[in-house]
Amino acid sequence: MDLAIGLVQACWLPRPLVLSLGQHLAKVRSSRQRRFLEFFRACSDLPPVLEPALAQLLLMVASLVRPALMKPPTVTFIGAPFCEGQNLEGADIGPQALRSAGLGRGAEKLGWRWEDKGDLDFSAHFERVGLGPNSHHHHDQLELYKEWLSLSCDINFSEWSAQRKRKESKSRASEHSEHNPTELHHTETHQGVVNAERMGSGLGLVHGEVLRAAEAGNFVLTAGGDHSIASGSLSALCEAHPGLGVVWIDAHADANTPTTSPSGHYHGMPAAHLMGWFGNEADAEPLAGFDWFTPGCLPESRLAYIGLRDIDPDEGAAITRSGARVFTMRDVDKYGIAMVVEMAIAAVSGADGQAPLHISLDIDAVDPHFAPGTGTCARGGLTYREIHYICEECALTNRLVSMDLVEVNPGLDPPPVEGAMHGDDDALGKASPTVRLAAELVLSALGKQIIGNVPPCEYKMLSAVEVS
Ligand SMILES: [Mn+2]
Repeated sequence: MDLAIGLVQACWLPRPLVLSLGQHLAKVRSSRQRRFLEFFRACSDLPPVLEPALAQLLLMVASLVRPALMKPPTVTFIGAPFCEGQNLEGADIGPQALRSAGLGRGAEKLGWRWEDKGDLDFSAHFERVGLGPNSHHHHDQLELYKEWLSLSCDINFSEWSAQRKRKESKSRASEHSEHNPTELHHTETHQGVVNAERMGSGLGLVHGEVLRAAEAGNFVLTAGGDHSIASGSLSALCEAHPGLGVVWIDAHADANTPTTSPSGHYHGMPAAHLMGWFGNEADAEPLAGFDWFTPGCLPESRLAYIGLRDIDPDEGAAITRSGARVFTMRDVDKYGIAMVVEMAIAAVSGADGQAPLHISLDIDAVDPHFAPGTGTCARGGLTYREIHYICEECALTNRLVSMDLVEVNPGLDPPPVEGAMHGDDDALGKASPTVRLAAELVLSALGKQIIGNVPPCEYKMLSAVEVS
């Protein structure tokens, strides 16, 4: 919207003239210019009055004026170092690991403006709302991680930081030497969900931040943390982009309810919560801490899974009964990745096939051979190229508006391998293998292709066309 109106105002062009420019652009094939044209059509229904030659002149004016009018399309990067949905620490380093790997530089190289919102401060938030601080010191861990990365150690970050803490506590003769730093300690379970109140409150913070970025028309990239953050991000994105379709790439369906979950860990439940499967029992109360959340904000028909292979029995029955599309690893075997992606995207693109899209990428969807740095490895996953292909295809739709990247646990990742390979993106720097893959996958989703990248697009423009 801003672009067309801004253009008209800046050039003092009457609407018919602008329309004619649009008519001329109809001959242009690129998807970016096609959207430009759709926009002009949406602005007015007046007939064209100008010759194509003049329209060409206006196009030149527009190309000169445009850079002064608009900031480039923006990726808002939101670090959500939230690990309370399960019982391992380490995934909270995920967002910082992506930064250190050079993800921002990679996105800028593709033509995006990179807006890093930093890591959400859950510890301060919990103190503010009276839920007590985190037992885990996120900022200390970030500093340690940067040090580990600079040292070229031959052990992973989790072992290294544990050794380091043991040394420190010995020298202080502290009692903490027996504490196992990789286990988080939980104290309370409400309504079948471990730490329900903290989960709800923390995810509400994610919701607010994602909603602001999406409403500004930016591509929203939310990095976890564990997959529980999907409740915060997707509830916001469904609000900002009505009809949003979700491609959920995961080894697990994350579709347990508090009743069916074997562990009570919320990171195995967000899909069920989003689709409105919680509390269907007559006597169920709303989940503590989730008063901001609208259960069922993601209709089943707008969710397609790819890569499933480790599913609890009740959960399997529930997703099979549901309106969600399910492509397990067996479907990838049977149809091949190309057909699976095509079917998945079509399934969540709505009747007109033009719905905005979101990728919810749990790195454990990828085979542990390529992505060992995650808390719940499952054998028989997607290959390096299969996962890239899914992200590339989503980018090629020009409808991808957001992405969650979760469960990257740099603590469990083997140390970085020295030396680049041919074809490596020179924007990316030193990183452990899973972190590196995760950064590459974001770049694929942002339009990086083997030949000829997909240019960034403005999502305010897309939604304005859809509304009209
Ligand atoms: Mn997951």
